[in-house]
Amino acid sequence: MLHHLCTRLTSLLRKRCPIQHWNQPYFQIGLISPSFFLLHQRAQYASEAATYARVVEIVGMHDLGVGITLVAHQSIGFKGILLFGTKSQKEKYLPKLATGETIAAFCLTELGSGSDADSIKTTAEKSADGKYFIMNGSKLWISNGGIAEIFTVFAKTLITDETSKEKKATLTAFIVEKNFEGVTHGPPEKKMGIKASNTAEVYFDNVKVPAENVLGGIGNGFNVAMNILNNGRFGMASALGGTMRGVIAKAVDHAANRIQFGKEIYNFGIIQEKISRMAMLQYVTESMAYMVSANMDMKVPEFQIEAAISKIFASEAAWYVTDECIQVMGGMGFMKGAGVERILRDLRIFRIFEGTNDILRLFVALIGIEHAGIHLKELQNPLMSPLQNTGVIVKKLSLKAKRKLGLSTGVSLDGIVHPELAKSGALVTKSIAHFGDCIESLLIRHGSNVIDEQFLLTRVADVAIDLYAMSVVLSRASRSLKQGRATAQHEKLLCETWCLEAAERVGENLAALNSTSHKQMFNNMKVISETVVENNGVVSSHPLGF
Ligand code: MYA
Repeated sequence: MLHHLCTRLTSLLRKRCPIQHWNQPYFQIGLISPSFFLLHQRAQYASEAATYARVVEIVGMHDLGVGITLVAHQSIGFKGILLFGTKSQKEKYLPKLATGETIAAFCLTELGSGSDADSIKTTAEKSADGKYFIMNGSKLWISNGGIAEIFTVFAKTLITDETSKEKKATLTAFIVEKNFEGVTHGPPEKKMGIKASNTAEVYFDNVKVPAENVLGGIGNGFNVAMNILNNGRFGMASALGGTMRGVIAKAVDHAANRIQFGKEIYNFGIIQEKISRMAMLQYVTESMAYMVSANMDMKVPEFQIEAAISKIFASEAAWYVTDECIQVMGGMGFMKGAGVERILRDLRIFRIFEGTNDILRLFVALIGIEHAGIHLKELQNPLMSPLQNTGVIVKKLSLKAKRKLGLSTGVSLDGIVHPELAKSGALVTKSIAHFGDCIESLLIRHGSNVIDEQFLLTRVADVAIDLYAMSVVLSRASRSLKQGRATAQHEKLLCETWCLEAAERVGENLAALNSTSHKQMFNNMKVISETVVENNGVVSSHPLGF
């Protein structure tokens, strides 16, 4: 997947940032382009995404429930009209949506359709005169569902296959107004957190949706939905970067003032490890948010893997940081008055909505592997007729041999990362090369069946996340050092420490892909889980016999 990232970033940066490294052979499978590291040096691009990121960062620092109202409206509610709307749809709907005079909502999820977005049951049947679609169905847990006037709704429509002439049901997006007859909603849901935001069911009962309200073309709904979600996910990283800033300030205030055993508790190593880890997670999250928004502002055509990584990382980092804040504050953190328990409750949903972290991990791993697979396939052809392709094969084999021997493969971050971070840069290139080799053998071992190897795929995703995290902090810390910023030496420490830990995790996760003990563990877990499910709960008998 990083190979895929490199391809897009390299071609874009070639156009935008002339430097002396363009002619290097940047990537084999999974090797990252040094050019990637220039992203934190950009300044001259339009900054719609970065501006949005700043706004939600500030909101995220104060109240995530309020943030969801804003974001469900702007980031997913009417984003489809911005991305796919026709001129007349934009003219009709956007002015009032932009001022907040009308509120929008995004209606995809249904009772039977969560992660499996394509399995929705809501239907939209074309009327005999072709002027309308009759919509029937209901949507669940819709943010702003009870307050929105404009809905982006996904429904199944029948289309005729060009070749087979058979009719098949595909997803189509529609703009639906609340005042269309037959649109109703349920009461506000009672939730664990984000209570300031409205969440409700929305019902469509024989709703006549004008044909001109089809959004993005009939049968193109899956693509519309994925694009909206891809475009929105980076916002979570910036919002939660803000949340973590606020939470860390609370933890630090407590640690600096609370005296136990004769000292302020920040003097104890156990608290220092917590605070430093919280600071690193916030730094990485913020760096990801602004790297992804920079990609978007630079009109990099594909940023979905990075956006998904930033969503996964941010939601897990914010949970960890807030939980640790409560731990640092002890009993006080558990009290409502401290204001942290609400943040923890608000945060729980972030690992679930906008694509669960589990499904997004599979997405990150599979999209990346798909590109690695294409690369391998390119190699397969020369292998079929080796005599005609000795050059390609020798090059490939010698790169692999070099990697095995720990020698440089020509990919270097020298001159890209700041010299003071050269060791961290070397850790990243080494980890990426190792990753490339492991993905290659994974593909050779499993072929296309790799898509069913979820125990392995989540580890592949974790490695990709760590590699991306290392890359973004190296980029940002290098830039700070180059600019001689006041915080540069602190950022260097964050970056160095992060890269040391992340490189170790990468090694462990890659080892798990090919280890016999892990294979046995995964097989055992499969059986344990099946047995527990068959038994409707834990299987072992209670020590007291009941
Ligand atoms: S909204 C509801 C959220 N729901 C989801 O996110 C649904 C999750 N499911 C999916 O994303 C898909 O179904 C998956 C696809 C990924 C599982 N970009 O065979 P496939 C292509 C581009 O794998 P499936 C909410 O929560 C793929 O390459 N393309 O499909 C509200 C393939 O193409 P091709 C993609 O098995 C939150 C084709 O599609 C993508 O169905 C409200 C089919 O793929 C993609 N992503 O699995 C709150 N995925 O055929 C807002 C797939 O060419 C929160 N494809 O190979 C905001 C927070 C901010 C906070 C602010 C506070 C201040």
